[in-house]
Amino acid sequence: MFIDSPTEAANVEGIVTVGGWAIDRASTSDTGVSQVHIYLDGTAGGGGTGLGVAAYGGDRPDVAAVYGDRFRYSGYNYSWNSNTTSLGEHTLYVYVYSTIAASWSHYQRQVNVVDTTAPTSAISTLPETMTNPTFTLTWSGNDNGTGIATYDVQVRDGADGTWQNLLVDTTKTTQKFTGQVDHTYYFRCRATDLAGNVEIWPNDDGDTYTHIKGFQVFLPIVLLQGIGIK
Ligand SMILES: [Ca+2]
Ligand SMILES: [Ca+2]
Repeated sequence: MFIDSPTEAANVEGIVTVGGWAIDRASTSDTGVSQVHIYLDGTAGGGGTGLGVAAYGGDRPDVAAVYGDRFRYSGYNYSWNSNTTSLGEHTLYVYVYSTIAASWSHYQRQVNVVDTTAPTSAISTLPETMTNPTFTLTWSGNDNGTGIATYDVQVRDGADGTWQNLLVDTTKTTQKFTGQVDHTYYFRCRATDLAGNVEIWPNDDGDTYTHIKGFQVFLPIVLLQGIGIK
């Protein structure tokens, strides 16, 4: 029985393939193994969490070459979502059921769960023009790993303006904004995950922009026509 991946003390993140091969060499007809179960941070019945049942029967010509053809379909693999556990050291327990011995045996592998991937986020697209100078910004994001901790949100007044902080290290995902008529505002956000990875700001004009239109320009014409003056 062997665990190919992850390797001992490996740094892992996201979806981790727990894979290898398992045989009982005492078997004379097949692999001698029927099931492989994966546990986390403890033995079965000894505080471990059952993660699931590995797919068993994968083609391993390398195993057959060493131990014989009856052991060829002895590969196993299981996809473990390491995002569901805490960062740091964990121990995987791979349980193998031998049909020859009619019993389970297990093997351990220590891993270090890390999160090195920055989140992604963006501000929802605004209409190109607005007539109401007060409107609501909304944003959202995703993170592979620990999850989003906070957002930073910035605004820029005009294409040649400079980016200014609107919110820093906020957990909010919505904010009212009031601008001035005839101005164009650009907005952008970035997210930071719980492991401290920070998203890069988007380039150029940010995530979205809107122009606040002066509607009062047309008002006098309408009024003048309304009272019959040309
Ligand atoms: Ca992350
Ligand atoms: Ca972004």
